[in-house]
Amino acid sequence: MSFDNRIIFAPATLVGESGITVVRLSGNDSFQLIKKVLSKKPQEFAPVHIESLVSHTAQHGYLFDISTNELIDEVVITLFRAPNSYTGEDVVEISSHGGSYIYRKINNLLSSLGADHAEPGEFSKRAYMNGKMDLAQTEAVADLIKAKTEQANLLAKKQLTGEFSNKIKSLREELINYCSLLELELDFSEEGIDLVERDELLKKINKLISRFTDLTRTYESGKIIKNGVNLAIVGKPNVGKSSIFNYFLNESRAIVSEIPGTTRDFLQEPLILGGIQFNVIDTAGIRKTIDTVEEEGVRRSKLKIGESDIVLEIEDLTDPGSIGDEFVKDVPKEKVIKVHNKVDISTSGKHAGLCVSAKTGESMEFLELEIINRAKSLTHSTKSSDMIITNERHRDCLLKSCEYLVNAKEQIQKGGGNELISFEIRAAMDSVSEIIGKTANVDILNNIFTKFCIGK
Ligand SMILES: Nc1nc2c(ncn2[C@@H]2O[C@H](COP(=O)(O)OP(=O)(O)O)[C@@H](O)[C@H]2O)c(=O)[nH]1
Ligand SMILES: [Mg+2]
Repeated sequence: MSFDNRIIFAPATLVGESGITVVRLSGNDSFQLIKKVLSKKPQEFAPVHIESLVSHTAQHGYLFDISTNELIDEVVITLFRAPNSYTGEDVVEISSHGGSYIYRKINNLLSSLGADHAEPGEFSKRAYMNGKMDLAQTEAVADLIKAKTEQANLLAKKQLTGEFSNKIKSLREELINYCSLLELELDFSEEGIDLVERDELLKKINKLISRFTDLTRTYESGKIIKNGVNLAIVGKPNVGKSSIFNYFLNESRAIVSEIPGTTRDFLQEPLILGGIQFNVIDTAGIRKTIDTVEEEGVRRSKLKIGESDIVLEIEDLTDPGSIGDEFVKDVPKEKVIKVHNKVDISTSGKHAGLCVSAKTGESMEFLELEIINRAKSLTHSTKSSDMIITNERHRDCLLKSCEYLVNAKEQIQKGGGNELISFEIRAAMDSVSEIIGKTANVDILNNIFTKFCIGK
């Protein structure tokens, strides 16, 4: 029995000029609905006996609007009978010709028959509610769709296939085990039977605390793998920041000019180098200014520099005044790569460090290598066998769990009773369970699913 009886629908593919558009319907009455519009013939409505169709098979037919006797499109439908479908409900996929007009007609037809437009992530929410996937697996669906690199794809797949959830479950079971023993011991308290050695428990809790802490730390790498390395290009006006930005993007994305203060806001573009995803940010040249628009650009640039994982500090070899940008001085040294630009017109002879020309491309490959190496070092701790946290929510659950474990540890150390220790361990267990959804409340669920795309 489904938790929601509405039939929902949404395009599962991008709508536009394309070979095929797939519209997906899910709901316990979705077969009844499709029966009203699927015809064997194009000239007149000749119903298809949907009940006799085998699940997971395709059926050719014509979509018909019987209220106007209008043929909408020649289609192929695929049926998935509950519970063997993505959502666990009866699902129909309509493959029509591509094109926004056809989709509009199908949309109107389905709406007129009482189906509702699916909200973002509603199919996945149903899959979760109907027990097809746990919450971490459901979140992985969104990550898999967004993944742009092999590493991001790999982490999403591990989460989707349940490898990640299984590890969380085994941590959870360990905690359940301690609680059960502590609570059982309470039942035997009059007999004075000790089922849990306090020193032993303390050791185990300490071990778990450090395991959880290590896991939360992997989020720094996980976040970068999932969202990309933020790479800011910084320096005084006119040193060639926008030229370097354009060089990497291989297009004239930013305006390049000899007039200082041309880039007044930051620009951000995705870029893949060496299989790693970057978000490259061209910042406004930072200088004191009375122009309020430029001032705002400078303020935003400073914020972006603060959020960056790698900062390219650009200097102009032909302009000694461009050296020593004060805005890089607050950036931790390990994040900064110093780049001397305009080597093609420099007359100052040999110069130590990375000397490049954004104009001619000279030595830009060395800069690229340096950037890739730095980015790799940011995720160096991630072997393919490692468990990595890529989701802020998961990290927060683990942090919360850790706090309860620290409380439990304190209770053990001061000789607290079994109820008190077990209370803290149970709370720690609930926080871990939230990752896979066993204890997630409605607000948490809504927050997760509204971030999904429509149709997933
Ligand atoms: N010769 C030479 N000129 C450059 C190079 N990089 C940038 N420029 C020129 O320097 C000026 C400022 O460049 P731009 O990229 O707008 O600098 P930004 O203000 O730091 O973004 C423009 O006239 C560019 O053509 C370079 O490597 N060699
Ligand atoms: Mg610029």
